[in-house]
Amino acid sequence: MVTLEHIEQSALAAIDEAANTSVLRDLELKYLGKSGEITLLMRDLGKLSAEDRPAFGKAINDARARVERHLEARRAVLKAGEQAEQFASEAIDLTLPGRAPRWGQPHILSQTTQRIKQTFIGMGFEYLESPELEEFRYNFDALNYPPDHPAMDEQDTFYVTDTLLLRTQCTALQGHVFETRKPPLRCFTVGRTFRNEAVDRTHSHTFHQVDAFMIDEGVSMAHLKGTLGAFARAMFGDEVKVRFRPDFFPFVEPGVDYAISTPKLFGGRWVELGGAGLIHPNILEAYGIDSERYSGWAFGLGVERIPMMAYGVDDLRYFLENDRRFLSQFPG
Ligand code: FA5
Repeated sequence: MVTLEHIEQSALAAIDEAANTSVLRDLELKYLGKSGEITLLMRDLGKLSAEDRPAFGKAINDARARVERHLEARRAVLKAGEQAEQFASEAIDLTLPGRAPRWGQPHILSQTTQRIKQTFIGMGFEYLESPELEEFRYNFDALNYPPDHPAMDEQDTFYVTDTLLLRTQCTALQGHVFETRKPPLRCFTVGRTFRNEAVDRTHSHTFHQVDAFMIDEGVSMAHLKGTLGAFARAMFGDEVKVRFRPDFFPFVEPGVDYAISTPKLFGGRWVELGGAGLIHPNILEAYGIDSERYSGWAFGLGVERIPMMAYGVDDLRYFLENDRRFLSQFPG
């Protein structure tokens, strides 16, 4: 009995002193395992007399139960401490500022295109697409160019084959429509255009144009000026003024250049946006449209010019460089 008590006392004391759960596991084996000190005492039972056996057997079982309970209690305490330590070492600092996600945004030219579309659709115009890889005949022949016009020169136009080229103007839309549709017509397109040109602050080999036209009975320069005025006010605000000056394009008669001025921009200086005019009667007749009955206007202008003027961008190369420092100034 003394031995049992002694073993139990030393087991309880060792459990109290155990520094961690792995020491506890060793102690469990040492006292309660298959060859543990308390387990081995059971073997001595055989040596005892039949009367003493039950009492000693019970004493061993009781001692074993106490040691087990003590082990469990100590294990619970040590485990809580070890977990707390582990959590502390793996802790995430929730007070650190997060990394803000970068939201994409439409390119400033896409934003401008969107506004142009909304404006013309709002005035009852139909949006149409026209190919960037264009046939010579739509880009030039259909637009009343004389056979020797300098614009057709390879120095100005990117040719892909003798008959295919990268369109140099969105006015090429006209022939596609006139072949298949009859007046009254109110159509527009916005898209990329290409010219074999030296790149500088206001010219690029690749740029964008919006082109629109309207054909109906009694259409005059007044309709043209009214429409371009409404368009300019939608883009630049109510103070904007529109100026027409005579200009020449083979596909209009009379032809004008179209400039705008507003006190907010460039000190009210006139800035040219594009060309316009009444569609040449030769073109109407070539497509079987009676030029005595119908007349129409057309205009085309550079899309880049709009944000350049509206935001004071002095070099259109910024639009193509995809530098986030530039583009993020136009969050849309
Ligand atoms: C034309 O392209 C005619 N198709 C416009 C037109 C349509 C006139 C319908 C009459 C009737 P122009 O070559 O001037 O015209 O170009 C029109 C506008 O496109 C210019 O005013 C300018 O804003 C822009 N543009 C022309 N070339 C470039 C270029 N290389 N880089 C950037 N913008 C350009």
